[in-house]
Amino acid sequence: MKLVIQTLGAALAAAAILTAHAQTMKAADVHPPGYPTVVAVESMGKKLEAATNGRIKFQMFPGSVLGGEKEMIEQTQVGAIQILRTSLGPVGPVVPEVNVFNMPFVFRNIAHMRAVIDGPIGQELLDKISASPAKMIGLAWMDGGSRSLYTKKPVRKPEDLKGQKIRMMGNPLFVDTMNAMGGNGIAMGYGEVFTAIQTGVIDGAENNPPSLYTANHFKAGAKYYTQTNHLIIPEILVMSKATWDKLSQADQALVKKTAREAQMEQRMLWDKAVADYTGKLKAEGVEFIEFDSRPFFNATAPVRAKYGAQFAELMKRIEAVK
Ligand code: GTR
Repeated sequence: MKLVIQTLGAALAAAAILTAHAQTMKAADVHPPGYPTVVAVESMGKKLEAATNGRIKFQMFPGSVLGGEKEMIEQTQVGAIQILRTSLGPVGPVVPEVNVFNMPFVFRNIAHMRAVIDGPIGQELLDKISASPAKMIGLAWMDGGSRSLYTKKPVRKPEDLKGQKIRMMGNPLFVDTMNAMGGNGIAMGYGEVFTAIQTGVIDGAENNPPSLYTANHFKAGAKYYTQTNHLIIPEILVMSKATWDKLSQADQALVKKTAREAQMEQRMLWDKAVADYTGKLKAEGVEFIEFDSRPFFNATAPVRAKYGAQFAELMKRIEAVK
């Protein structure tokens, strides 16, 4: 009997310790359930829960329920969100070093971007985020494909973009990019784009096919998708530094490992999503317009010169990656 009580007592004490250290990690994304980034981060969460026997609990908040990316970055910085998947675009104003990946035509194509983020330069940028005063830890990269223009009036040649008001993500670099391309760049949150297109506040926006489809922007009237591929912006998974600092070294290693696995899982899901959503958009009557981007490449040279001056060495190394 005494032994039973002692054992029970020990079990209760152990449970108390576990509860004291149990931690719920809130993860957030602007994309809806089923989107590649959401699925990959959920599967990371399952692995974290399993590997820690539930000591780490994981909760996903998809579909912008915790706000737009700018707001979610702020919440991650103060520790209200533990894991955030965001585009690197709105991280630029907070960690200027990442803007090297945010520049127009900095990557030759998606394969080039992947080789860079998977290699030493990718790791260096994650480390720069972690070492910056932004209070976020760079965990892993995700694939955002390439961004092209979608508009209510078709853009078949560069001149067609003249004067069109195009929504860009919140980072002056992108507004400059669109202005250099001949359009009129307007910074706006993702969640406001649908109504802005519908009401004519803007004439279009730019994004990848999965976003164009799942955010329904084509239903607001943007039925022409012009293949400019002017921005190839990797996405990122970050953890709040407040959360990170409380983890044991073993848990930190586990988080990094599962995040890297999520990077690879998301990529497989991504390629399929691009193909699937391209088909769906075409079935909905969206016209895909072939486009020779060289004029836009040339027109954006001053943007690369302005923002890239501080990254001259790094840009040479990026270019050299095969
Ligand atoms: C998507 C990206 C989101 C968000 C959105 C936007 O492609 O996955 O993280 O940045 O674009 O344009 O705001």
